[in-house]
Amino acid sequence: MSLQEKITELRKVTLTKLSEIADEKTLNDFRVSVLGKKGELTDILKGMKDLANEERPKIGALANEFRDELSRLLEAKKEVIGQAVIAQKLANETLDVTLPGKKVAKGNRHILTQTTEEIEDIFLGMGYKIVDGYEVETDYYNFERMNLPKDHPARDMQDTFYITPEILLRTHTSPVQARTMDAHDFSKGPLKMISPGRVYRRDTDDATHSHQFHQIEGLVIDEGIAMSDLKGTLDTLVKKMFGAERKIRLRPSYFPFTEPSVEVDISCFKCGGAGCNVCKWTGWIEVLGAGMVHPNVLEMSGIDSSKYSGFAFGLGQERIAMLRYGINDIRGFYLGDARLSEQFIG
Ligand code: 2NM
Repeated sequence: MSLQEKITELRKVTLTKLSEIADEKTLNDFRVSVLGKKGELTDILKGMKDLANEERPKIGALANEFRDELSRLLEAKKEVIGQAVIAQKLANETLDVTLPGKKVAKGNRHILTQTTEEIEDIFLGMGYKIVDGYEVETDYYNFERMNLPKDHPARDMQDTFYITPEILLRTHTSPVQARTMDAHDFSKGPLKMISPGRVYRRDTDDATHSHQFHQIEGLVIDEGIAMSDLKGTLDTLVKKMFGAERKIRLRPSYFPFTEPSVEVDISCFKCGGAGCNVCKWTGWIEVLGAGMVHPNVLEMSGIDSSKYSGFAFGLGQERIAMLRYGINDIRGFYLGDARLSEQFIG
């Protein structure tokens, strides 16, 4: 076969092969295999040395023509493959930004936590500090310091879980107040605090009682604190929690740690006072206990009761939440059933 025939044959084969190539790497390998230093065309042109002088320019021109043609076709093919790659990428990576997003399951605070934090916010707004304490307390701080000496009949109402005769589960958060009073430096200003937390009483659980529940107690001590300060504070609390139209009503009561002591009612938030099932047709709902801190309680913390006075109050988050949301069984709070929290998103 003459060189001319070999080149013509190579051209034919090459163009056929080229039409079948569909990716860049194969295309590149193919170019090297034909036009490279060790490629087929180079190989054929090695035969030039055996040609007659007048033949050489003809074959050279033919080879150049083929090289130019193939180079152009390779470039064109490279462009086609590049476009195809981009088209494929666009097709694969198309993103519909109008599709709805995936829903992420969100956690939710327990309704008692929400109630507690809502009340905390109200008191933080009035300049109170929030103080935490022990759930396992001493008889001394839980009872003695609250003016409830051993054998005091009022201990019965709160009889509790004893760990030893002197160590027990707290029946109220009052020991937190006592410990804070002990530590407070009154030369630096008044004491304004609340103590939220879990408390324990020896009780038989039913729809409205639980042997463990949650309480927030509040305490303000300064010179010249009077019953009017207590009324104004609780009025503010009640209006923020139950609505600006609510009124409060104080009834005389008894607590060993306050004198005088009161029960605090709010005007019914369902019927506005006309009478309904929520207020048991009285127009009023009991929500708090309160009073002026007993001088004995102040003195036991080393506070001069002739100079300082204070008010204190206590409320139960369970009761507040049950009233506000119409929850009729206290035991539901403690079951850990997510369906409870799903009803109170916040
Ligand atoms: C209540 C009702 C009335 C109270 C008293 C004190 C302290 F420590 F100052 F003596 N803390 N909390 C108190 C007063 C609690 O709960 C129904």
